[in-house]
Formats: sequence, structure tokens, C-alpha cells
Amino acid sequence: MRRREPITVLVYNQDEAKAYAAPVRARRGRIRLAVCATREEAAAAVGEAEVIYAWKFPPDLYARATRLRWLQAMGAGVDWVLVPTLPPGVTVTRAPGIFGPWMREYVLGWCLAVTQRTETYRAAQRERRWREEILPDRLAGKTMTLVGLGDIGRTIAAAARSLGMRVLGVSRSGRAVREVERVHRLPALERALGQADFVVVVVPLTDGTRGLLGARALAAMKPTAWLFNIGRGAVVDEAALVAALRERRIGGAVLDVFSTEPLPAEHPLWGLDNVVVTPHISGPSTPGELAPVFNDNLARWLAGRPLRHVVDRARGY
Ligand code: OXD
Repeated sequence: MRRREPITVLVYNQDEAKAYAAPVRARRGRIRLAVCATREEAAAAVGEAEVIYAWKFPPDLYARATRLRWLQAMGAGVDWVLVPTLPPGVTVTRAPGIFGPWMREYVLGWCLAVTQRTETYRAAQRERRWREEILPDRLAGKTMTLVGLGDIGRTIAAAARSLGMRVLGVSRSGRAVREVERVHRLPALERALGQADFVVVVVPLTDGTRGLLGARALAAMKPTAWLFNIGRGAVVDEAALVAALRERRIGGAVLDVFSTEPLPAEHPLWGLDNVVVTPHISGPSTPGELAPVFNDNLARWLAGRPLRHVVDRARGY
């Protein structure tokens, strides 16, 4: 059944609300856009909104979202959407296919920075030293263990394999996936970590993954292995990680996400020489890449057809 009344689509993004709203397309007269860059603007518009297209919508405003039926997340993760205040009947959709290509370059770029000993040669250059006694290492033949095999994890896996890496995976189901040589279930996490030269954490944050990589998991890693976290900070026990890094029980860490963001200036991770800190940029959202995903779903919504990329709210992803 086709609807006639224009519906309100609330676009919320604190940095780029207008840029996200500009490419939103629907047949004339079918939608009314409320473009909100502040909490106040969102508070004023949320009561009318049937659809929200947002990044980090203020969770306390859901209580006023009495007409809300569908929320499209502008980022990779949806933990900020799936809060207790979100009304039960609201459908949540995500945007697969966009972030994996960014994140495979981030992961492989930093893997190569490690094996190519970028820091060492740059430091030697600053000292005008010719350090021919140090050779780069080969990435081919190294093992990567991906903790999380959603679309992003599998995209990284395929890229790692194309460079000759051996790729293992860990997932809740343990189901085999084409891109990965062997998939372990969560109870075998430590076995999978113990084989890795690079561990890449890309699981969503849920009740089941919070603190998943704690002291025991870190102790299972090789002393030369690097931990990458590009999922959510709270999946890794940061205090246990700092201890492992300080005591050189693992080789190092490349961290894009943290329990508290921005990472507080006094946090010990900033000062460790075996840590790379990046400011949650490994898979950036851009209005141009997200617009086709949203517009496709919006057309479906307006035509009364099923949405794509629906999140299982009970599972948390
Ligand atoms: C995220 C993102 O969900 O950056 O973290 O998209």
C-alpha cells in the first residue's frame, strides 16, 4: 500500500548535517527533511520524525520520538543506537560494504609499517645513519587472526590473503567463510590468538564482547604479535593492554578506538613507544558513500517494501 502524506526524515549529524541531507532523494512531496546539527534542533524536530538518518543521535531524545519507525545509522557500528531508550518497534539499519575497503587499507598499511620497519628507518634518517644491518620483514607468510567476521572482517581477510598472509578467524558461530582458512568459535579465542602475528579486533560491542580481550586473551598472544583494535574500545580491557604493552608481553598495538573518546590527554597509551594511536578514523563515514545506501532504503520505505541491512536488535548487530 503506498502512502500519500509526506513523512518527516530527520537527518542528524553534529559536523555535517547539511552535507548528509543534500544527497537525500525521494519523489517530490514524499518527504519533509529536518536537518539537525545540534541537540536542540533534534529535540525540536524528533516528535515529527518517522525516519532518522543519523550518527550518534542523542539517546535521551528517543523518549520524544513517538512517530519514529526506522533509523538508518551513518556509521559502521550500531551500539550507540541500540540503547534501552530506543522504542522497541523501531527498525534499525546499517550500512555494510562501505567501511571494509577503508579499513583493509588502514590495517594492511599499519601491518606493512611494522614489517617494513618504517619507524626504524625514519629514525635512522633523522640521525643520518645508514642502517643496512636491519632488514625489513615479509608480511607474506605471517598469520592474521581476525576477531569478528562480518563484512568488514571478511574484506580485510581477503586483502590480507592477497598479500600472502595466512588468515584465521574467530566468530560467535564459528561458521566457515570463504576468505578465511579456519574459523574458530569464541571459546577457542585463545588458541586462535596464540597463532597470530597480527590480531585484528573488529567485533561489534555487545554484552557478549565487552572486555572480550582481557588479560588471559592477551597472555595467549605471541610476544612479537601486534594487536589492532578497529572495532570498539571496550572490547579490549585497556588496563590489561597497557600492562601487556609496558611489560613487552606483546609486540605492540595499533589502536583506532578507545573506551573513552577522544582518548584523554593523560591516558598512558599516548606515551608508549610500541603503540600507534589514531583518532577513530580507520573507517570514516562520508555523505557521498552513505547516500546510495540510505536512498535505496528510503525508496523501499516509501514503497512499503522491506528494508535492506536490518540489524538484529536482540543480537546487537
Ligand atoms: C563507527 C564508525 O561505527 O566510525 O565506529 O563508523
